[in-house]
Amino acid sequence: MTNPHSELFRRHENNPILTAAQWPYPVNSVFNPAAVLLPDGVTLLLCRVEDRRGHSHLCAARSDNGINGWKIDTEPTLMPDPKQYPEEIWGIEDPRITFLETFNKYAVVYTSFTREGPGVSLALTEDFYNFERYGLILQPEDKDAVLLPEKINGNWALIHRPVSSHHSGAHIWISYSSNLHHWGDHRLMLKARRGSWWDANKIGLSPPPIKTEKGWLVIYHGVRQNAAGSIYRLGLALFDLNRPEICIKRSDEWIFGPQEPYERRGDVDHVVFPCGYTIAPDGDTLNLYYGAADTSIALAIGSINAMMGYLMSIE
Ligand code: BMA
Repeated sequence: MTNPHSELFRRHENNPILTAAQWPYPVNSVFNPAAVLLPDGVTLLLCRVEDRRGHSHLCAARSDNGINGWKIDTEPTLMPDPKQYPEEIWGIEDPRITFLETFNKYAVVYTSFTREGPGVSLALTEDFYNFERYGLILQPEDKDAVLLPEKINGNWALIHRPVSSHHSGAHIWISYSSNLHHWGDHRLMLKARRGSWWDANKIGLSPPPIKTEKGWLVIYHGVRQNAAGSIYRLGLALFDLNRPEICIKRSDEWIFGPQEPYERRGDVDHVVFPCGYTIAPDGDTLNLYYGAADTSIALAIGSINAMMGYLMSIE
């Protein structure tokens, strides 16, 4: 039997590349990491770590090759601070990192688990040791947010996923700001499909958009609910460089989904959830870091050109 689908990603043979067993302090699970290639060539993963209360914090792991030899911070790197930031009462989750040249700092956008549900928080850092918190920048319920690396028509742009109380689905939105604090000019960017689609009802941005000559290449997750629960898979879409709310192309089929045992079974079965990638010096090879079944961290390798070729071949 051959699988007639062409695969855009190859799983690394060492998968899962990071698990709770490797952590220098007791934790339940490690998953959904943001990723960044530091100027010295080190891969830094800012991992979501869940403790045995069920609350998450963020912890940095560094590796020279992005595959093994991880040096994991011996204490949590960014802990929830509910005294100063009450929205962080039930933890902080699912970070995405964008380097902002204007500030010469990394922006970490993460989910704060508030009493009212998930909200969007922002912190800036130069070194992943000290963080300058901006607090809650979008109120609950909202999550799966990331900053674009540059201003669009003079304003910062934030992609995010609010939840509608009207049961019309959870869609991807984009909002703009002149100062990173106050957000407006909200636009619907990509809608969840309906019915039997793999991305029916609920979608969200996964890692930060990839800037290409033809537009912003977005890897997004779609959630299919069925009698057994939910399946989290990934699809592709391309957006206009100067007006990112305009979708140019969208894949019909998912391009990556739970398949291996470590993706199929865990604290939450059938989940692949990337929050970051690094791009190799060739400018094309994409190392996608993802949470597998809300339990461990895995790596899949793809090519930006191949993803673009696949999207552009869609009518
Ligand atoms: C989403 C997020 C992710 C998680 C996924 C599957 O809503 O909370 O952090 O990986 O659900 O549980």
